Amino acid sequence: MAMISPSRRVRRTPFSDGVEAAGVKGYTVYNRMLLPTVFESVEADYHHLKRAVQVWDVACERQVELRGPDAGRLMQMLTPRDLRGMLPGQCYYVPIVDETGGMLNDPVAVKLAEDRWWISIADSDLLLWVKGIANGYRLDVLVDEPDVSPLAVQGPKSDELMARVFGDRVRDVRFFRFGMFTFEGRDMAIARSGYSKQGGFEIYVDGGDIGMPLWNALMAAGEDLDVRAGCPNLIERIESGLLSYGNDMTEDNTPHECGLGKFCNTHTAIGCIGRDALLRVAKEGPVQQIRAIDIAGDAVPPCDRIWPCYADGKRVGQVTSAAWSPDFETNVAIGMVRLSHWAEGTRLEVETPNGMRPAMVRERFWN
Ligand code: THG
Repeated sequence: MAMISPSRRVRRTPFSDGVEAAGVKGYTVYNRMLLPTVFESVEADYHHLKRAVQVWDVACERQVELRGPDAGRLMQMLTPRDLRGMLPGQCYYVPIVDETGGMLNDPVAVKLAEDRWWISIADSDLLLWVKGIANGYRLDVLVDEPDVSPLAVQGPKSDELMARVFGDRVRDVRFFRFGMFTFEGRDMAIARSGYSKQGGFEIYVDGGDIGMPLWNALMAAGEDLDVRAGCPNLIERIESGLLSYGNDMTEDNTPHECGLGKFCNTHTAIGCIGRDALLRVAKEGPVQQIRAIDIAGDAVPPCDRIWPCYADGKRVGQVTSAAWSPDFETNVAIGMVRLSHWAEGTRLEVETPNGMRPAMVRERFWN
């Protein structure tokens, strides 16, 4: 594919200089910001991620900051996940829904204090929705996008690398919790989280000016660990069942269709704007749901449009993400499948650009 023409509309990140020096070969645009997609090759990056440690420029996971007495109330209006038990220092994966129960985003909510939250967003203009709600309900809260850029450290050697830069205390951070750490006199929240299942951390870099110093420090500290620049890896994230907003789900899907029912407490999430709509749909249950699917044959091309799925010649779903998995020696995919055909082991046919392929619904690829 041709290059992305640089312009002010496509924002660089505090780490872009490092990403370019590392020889980035592909970019996508996410929240109007550059997101690297490949360094050596998607397959080489995948093997390295599973073996060593990578530093990822995920600054495009922008923060929507809520600050003020109504911050907690506003946060609960946005999601059907019950936030009453959430403490400062915790992160929650939260579906965000509109008044119809449709998915607007699937961010990580970071509770900094009772009156201060970050919503670490996927690729949709959530800031506009949140500002609209805050103003429409006349809430006592400030909503903006701060100069905070996540830098992820992912892979089996993440703990070792992070301990060298931030001290051994970072090893004690639990999954989906964060602690405050210092780098060159600057405070930053560090969570054990990230868009892979290889383990790792996300550093919420507060202030773009400290971005390259931190990037360089991580690269220098991890030389003997074979640390490299990396990025969310298409193959690994499909194997791990990590969903991609705009690909695997849109505003036309409910959280239940997306398999995110376990992150919904619709009965007790009082104040959630989509609550009534979700209570109605949750009663019947979804009639289609996201599934792991494997697609037979050799490597499929990039999935940049819906691939229809059939059974007995009838349309029963669609594939929305797919890639050849070297470790599973098949094409791994994520798709939305109708209730009649979503059971594990169900045989399907997928219409790929290279023709019809036999496929099968899987329980999951991971675990
Ligand atoms: N980290 C942060 N912000 C993000 C992402 C991230 N914003 C954009 C995007 N990724 C949002 N989407 C996801 C999708 C999956 C997960 C996190 C954000 C995730 N899911 C785990 C799972 O499904 O197994 C864990 C969920 C849980 O147990 O709570 O991590 O990656 N900061």
